[in-house]
Amino acid sequence: QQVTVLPVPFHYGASKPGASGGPEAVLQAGLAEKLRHLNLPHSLFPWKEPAELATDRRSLERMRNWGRVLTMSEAVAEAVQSIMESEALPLTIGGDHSVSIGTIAGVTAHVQQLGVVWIDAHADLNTPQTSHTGNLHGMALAASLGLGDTRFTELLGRSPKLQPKRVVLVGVRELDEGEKKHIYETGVTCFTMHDIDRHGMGRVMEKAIAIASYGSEGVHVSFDIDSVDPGEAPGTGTPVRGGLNYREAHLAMEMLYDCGMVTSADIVEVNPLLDTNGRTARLAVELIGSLLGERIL
Ligand code: DIR
Ligand code: MN
Ligand code: MN
Ligand code: MN
Repeated sequence: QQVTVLPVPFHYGASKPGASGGPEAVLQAGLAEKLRHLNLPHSLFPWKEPAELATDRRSLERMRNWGRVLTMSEAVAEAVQSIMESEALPLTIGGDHSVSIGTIAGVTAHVQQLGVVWIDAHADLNTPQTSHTGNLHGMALAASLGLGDTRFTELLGRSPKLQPKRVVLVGVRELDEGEKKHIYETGVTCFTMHDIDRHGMGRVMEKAIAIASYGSEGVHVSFDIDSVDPGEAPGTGTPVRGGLNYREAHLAMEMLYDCGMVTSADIVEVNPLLDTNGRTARLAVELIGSLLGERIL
């Protein structure tokens, strides 16, 4: 399986700067060496910073930096679409989680019935109406489900990109009221930290994979590094205590590899400005290894 790494140095979907340094930090932490070690043919997609924005794309309070996010999303969608065309696996390195609006648009241009496993402390199910922050990284999954501003839901045309019955959240522990409503109304599956504590990560991931892959043509993995406990992954913009431990995170990735359905993946929200000695970036590289087939024995 050919892997094409798409670096997206972007932070305008979040409150804090720094996530734009994510791709550089993850590459520095040894991503290429990891792919070589796994004998995976790989290449780096040349990310071109999109040209300057039209002045009529001024920030809106309920959708901060929407013009910049939209321009980035269009470029990411096109890049991912062309990587899919080449029959490689697009591995997108964020950047904040708003990059996934584009990756899912690009993947679903090829894979109509796409399952998604969204591993995150948050649900990213806000719309401009429900968001308290106006940050688009908190609206990425909603947009892919057809909720929110049409400029984002209709990226590359068809909306919604995803069907709720194929979408599973894992690791959730912080939800806004509007997001809870969107979980109930859409019927997406949400495995919170409570479920992981109670049933164990193995059982939760078995169920998550069964749901995301049932009748699907492929599974997209969107991994927000803030799903991992801040003790293990301090370098991220919106840490929430009580997260996945080191082995739970790896087990999730190992089981996703084993299911044999993964078409594409995003690793997002690594923020080197908040990191301690590159710990979080190294964790991201290790987790990518597990997702792409690395094994202890
Ligand atoms: C919050 C935080 N729910 C928001 N979301 C984050 O801004 O919508 N997602 N940090 O990863
Ligand atoms: Mn997220
Ligand atoms: Mn998050
Ligand atoms: Mn909030």
